[in-house]
Amino acid sequence: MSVSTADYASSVPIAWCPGCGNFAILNAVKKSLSELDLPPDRVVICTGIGQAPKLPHYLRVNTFNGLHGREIASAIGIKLAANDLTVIVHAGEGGAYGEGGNHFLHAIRRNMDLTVVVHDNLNYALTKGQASPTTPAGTVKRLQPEGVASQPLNPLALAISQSCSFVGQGTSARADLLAGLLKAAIRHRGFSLVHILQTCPSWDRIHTPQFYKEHCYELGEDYDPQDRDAALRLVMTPEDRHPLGILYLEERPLYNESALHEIEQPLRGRLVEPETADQVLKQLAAKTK
Ligand SMILES: Cc1ncc(C[n+]2csc(CCOP(=O)(O)OP(=O)(O)O)c2C)c(N)n1
Repeated sequence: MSVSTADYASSVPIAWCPGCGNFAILNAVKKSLSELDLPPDRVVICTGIGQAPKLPHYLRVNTFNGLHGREIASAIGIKLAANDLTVIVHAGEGGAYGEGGNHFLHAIRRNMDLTVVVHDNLNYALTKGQASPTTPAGTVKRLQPEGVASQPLNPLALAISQSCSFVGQGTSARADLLAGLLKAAIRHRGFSLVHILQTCPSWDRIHTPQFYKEHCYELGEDYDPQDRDAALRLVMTPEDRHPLGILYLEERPLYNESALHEIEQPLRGRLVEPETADQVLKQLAAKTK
């Protein structure tokens, strides 16, 4: 089979602002899925609410577009029912780390075979640029005219410290590197976080494409992503220098294989006879007496 980016093409008009970093991410998503030879009917993209979550509207692909901050929860449900499909989440950093922060933490612990792509534009773009969990402290916003008082979250350090089995970073300003990173994350068996430093020309005039080109660097071949201390040092460095590539890798058992090892075929393919369900309920009732 040979899948091309045209197989993912949609005719829905794009509603992002001109120059938005999401365009580069959308192109990289199409490129990665076609280069992995994944046909659209084998892929599900789960999103919530926001500018980033509009991404699957512009693709011909299976989609579950649910609540803001609940994109990982819907992906977990879909993966449990259909573990033969490739399930990918796209979220803004607000949805992933703010409203959905609790889901993010516990999904790392479970290590299901999911890819979570976070478009981090350092603000809540859809609702007009309020501060988000990663907005640098002191940034002046319309709702924070004195500057943001809270410290920003460090999602990479958080993920690495919690043994997230794949942690990668890219930027929309280096579109040339994005598809390769997405492909590695999708191929990885386990929970993959791809954090993308995304430019937002409407609400952030500081973090321009030029800014990220100057402040990002590619990890060299001598970098060992299995060295957790080195990875943590890399992402805890206070300097405004952002490493690009695979930052951390850890082999861990999959949730599907440990907790649900008896499931050999996708749940959606299993026929449950009404009398079987009745027996299961009776057994459960007997156990809880
Ligand atoms: C639980 C909940 N909280 C807040 C909102 C309002 N809301 C919708 S989108 C959004 C901002 C989205 O920001 P982000 O997730 O970072 O994505 P972006 O638009 O920046 O891509 C907010 C605050 C909501 N719909 N639901």
